[in-house]
Amino acid sequence: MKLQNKSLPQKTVLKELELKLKKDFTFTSGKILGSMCSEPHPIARRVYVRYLEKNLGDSGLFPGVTELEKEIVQMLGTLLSNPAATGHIVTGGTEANTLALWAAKRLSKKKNGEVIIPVSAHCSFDKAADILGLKIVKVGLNSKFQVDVAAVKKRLNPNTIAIVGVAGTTGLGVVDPIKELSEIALENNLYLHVDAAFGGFVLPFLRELSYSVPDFDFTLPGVCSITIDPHKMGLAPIPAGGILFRNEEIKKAVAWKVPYLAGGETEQATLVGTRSGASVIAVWALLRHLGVEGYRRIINRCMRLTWKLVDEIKGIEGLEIVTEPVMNVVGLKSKVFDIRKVAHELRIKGWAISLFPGHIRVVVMPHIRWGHIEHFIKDLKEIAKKLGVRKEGEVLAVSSI
Ligand code: 0PR
Repeated sequence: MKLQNKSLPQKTVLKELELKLKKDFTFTSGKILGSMCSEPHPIARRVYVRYLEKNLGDSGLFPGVTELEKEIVQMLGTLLSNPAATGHIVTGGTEANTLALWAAKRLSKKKNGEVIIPVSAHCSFDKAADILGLKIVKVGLNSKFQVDVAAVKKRLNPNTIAIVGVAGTTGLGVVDPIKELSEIALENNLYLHVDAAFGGFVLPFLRELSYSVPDFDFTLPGVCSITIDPHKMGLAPIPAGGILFRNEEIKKAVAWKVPYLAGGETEQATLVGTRSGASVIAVWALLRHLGVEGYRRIINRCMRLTWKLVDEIKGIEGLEIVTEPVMNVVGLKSKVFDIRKVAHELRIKGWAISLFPGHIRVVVMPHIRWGHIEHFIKDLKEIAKKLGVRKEGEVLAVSSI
């Protein structure tokens, strides 16, 4: 499209937009079952549009928002067992993970730094390592789809600078044995980053709901930083990721002095300069409005639906779950059908699901209702029936997992 010469009336533009955006999926339709984002909470939506002009890139201009960000970091730090944690609300998990690896690199004196990550880690670590000139060493998983701790130990070498553990993996919502990783990190003087981009807003509330939750946060002395994203299970509008460092010293490793700003000299410990104050305000409003009680209620509802979904899947011939869910992420596989065909058929029926090598991922986000699950199961049964129908003697395709 070429930028036209003439100005257009706002009404015309809005109409045009409405037409163009009609193709997009909506969370309210209940058809988005494969996303880690959700419909932003109404209070977050309200304050976000009200404070659009706030810019935390020039914090001296907006001391009020700067204070709110500090309070958020304190609240999230408390949630993750360290009220003294320091950090920022950033653009998302990718920026948070990048900042963590950057801190690890700057704190280490090593030249050809290597970072050990599980194969289940999010691709943001590959991106970050590429930018930072670090080598990524990927290790396999155990039978519970957690990082294989013995394999991590085996891959340690003089160039290793950091280890990454995931608390809520992208594909299956699994929590790595962070306690063991913490011990390895302490013994070998390594930086340990925990990616709880998704799980950070789930695990503390599961614990509140009396689920058995392994230690994954700053309680473990080796943990140097944690990613926790409000724009995933926190119900915040995009962009809102979170990076928390154990202490100021670690954060300082990535802090840059910016002396010339309109609001006066400041330090930025984020990748981006100009950044959304509205995002921070929305997160603050959400945390204050929902509190532990509110999030616990939301997680409880998501988990109840997750268990119902799992029960229903177990009743469909040819389909099974990859592993018992730890959080509201369910992996679906088949020993009978090619799971890619199942995903294809689901997409034809309008379902937005995620397809991983060997499994379909369903994320039961807060926008999902029981009716949506029922509808999904009905479609899944139809698909299983359709794919299961075969002529005599024909061999069914076997999925790759
Ligand atoms: N860490 C973990 C564990 C993640 O799952 C993700 C993304 C990230 C880091 C990176 O976060 P940002 O995307 O905020 O940078 N997890 C989702 C995923 O890959 C991202 C997503 C969200 C994808 C919504 C699709 C979608 O509709 O599935």
